[in-house]
Amino acid sequence: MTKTERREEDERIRRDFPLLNPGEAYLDNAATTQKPQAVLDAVTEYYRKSNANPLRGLYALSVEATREYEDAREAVRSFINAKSTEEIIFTRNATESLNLIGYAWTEDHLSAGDEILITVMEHHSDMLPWQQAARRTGAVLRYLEPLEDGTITEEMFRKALTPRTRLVCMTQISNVLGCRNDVKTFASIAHEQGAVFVCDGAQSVPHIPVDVQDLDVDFLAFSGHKMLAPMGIGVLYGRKEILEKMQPFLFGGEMIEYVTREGATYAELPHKFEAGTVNAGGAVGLHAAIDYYNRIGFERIMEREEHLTRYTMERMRENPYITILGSEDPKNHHGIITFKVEGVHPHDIAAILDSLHVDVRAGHHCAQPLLKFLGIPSTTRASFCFYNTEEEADRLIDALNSVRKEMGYAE
Ligand code: C6P
Repeated sequence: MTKTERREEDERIRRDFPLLNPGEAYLDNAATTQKPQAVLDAVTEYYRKSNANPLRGLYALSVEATREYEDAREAVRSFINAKSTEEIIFTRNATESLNLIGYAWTEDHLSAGDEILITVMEHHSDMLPWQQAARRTGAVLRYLEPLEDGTITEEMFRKALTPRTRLVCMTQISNVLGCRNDVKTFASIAHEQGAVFVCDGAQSVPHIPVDVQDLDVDFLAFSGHKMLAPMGIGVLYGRKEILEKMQPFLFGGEMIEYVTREGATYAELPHKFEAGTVNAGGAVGLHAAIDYYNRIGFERIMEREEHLTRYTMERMRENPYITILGSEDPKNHHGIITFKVEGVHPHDIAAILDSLHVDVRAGHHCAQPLLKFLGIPSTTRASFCFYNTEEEADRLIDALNSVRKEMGYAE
């Protein structure tokens, strides 16, 4: 692609995002993305024209709200290629999706001495639910340590499994190192041992095509807000045979079939796991976000994000005081560049960048055990979305090149 073609594509895409403007480089997309007008319009239209409590009313408006909500479920099913909409549960976010498994699956499937295997690179949201589950059930929580660049080989994975491993939970893309785990291979090895495989897709679903049938994972968790949709809508994919046997997570309205004074029977999937009034507006926004992804296509999305990552890493490497964490290969960063600047605290880096209108994240990125393993208390992270541009990358680099001077170093 020529520079002019890339510029034209940048302009076409950026016109769709009202919050983005040339005055500010928003580079905290791993935390949350900005929203295209199509998503904002879809949510507004839903509340202007179709809002009622879905799944309850018999009147036309409630039927329309239900249709929109269920259409969104079908859009999610198709996006991740699940077999059935019964396997798509709407939650608030990836964290809630993981907690749902942490309660509802572990309850009946883990007992004292069983093992849960996770990696040290997990986000706290894919760590604390398993710490809690282990505490409740007496299961043992084991940690697989990657190589320093985040690599986990097949051999390392096989070694970490034991005959007592019942559950494996792993992120597909690390929110700190940006590296991608070979979830397909690991899920198949886990299955050979009879273990259930949970994939944290919070950082992968927005950036690469994820096909749950191809990966053959048992669960996949992700958040709408990291993929152009509103906050407050997330997804848990679960294999139907497993979901059917699980107890509900939350109890209350709409998740029941029949209630007596003594107890209740529960609704069919997926409603068994969606207690209370649902976030229909959020689901409609997620549907519009998925339509937007499908219009641009992952081929362009991945090319753009990889181009930006490569370009930024190459320019960063020209500064001898900057060290990038993770793989040397930009292809294995998926838009995430976490780095250190020698002699400058990450909070100072982020504050200086903020004064130059460059938005990055500083701190432990909700992955404290990973940073401890790497021997670094905190870092700075720039993370790209396909709507970012080379000019924004330049702005980041220019700002970074001024950081040490701002802190009083001679250069
Ligand atoms: N990571 C980040 O800046 P929620 O908060 O539920 O939408 O997503 C949780 C989550 C789970 N797994 C991974 C790999 C994640 O990266 C995140 C969220 C954000 O890195 C916010 S801490």
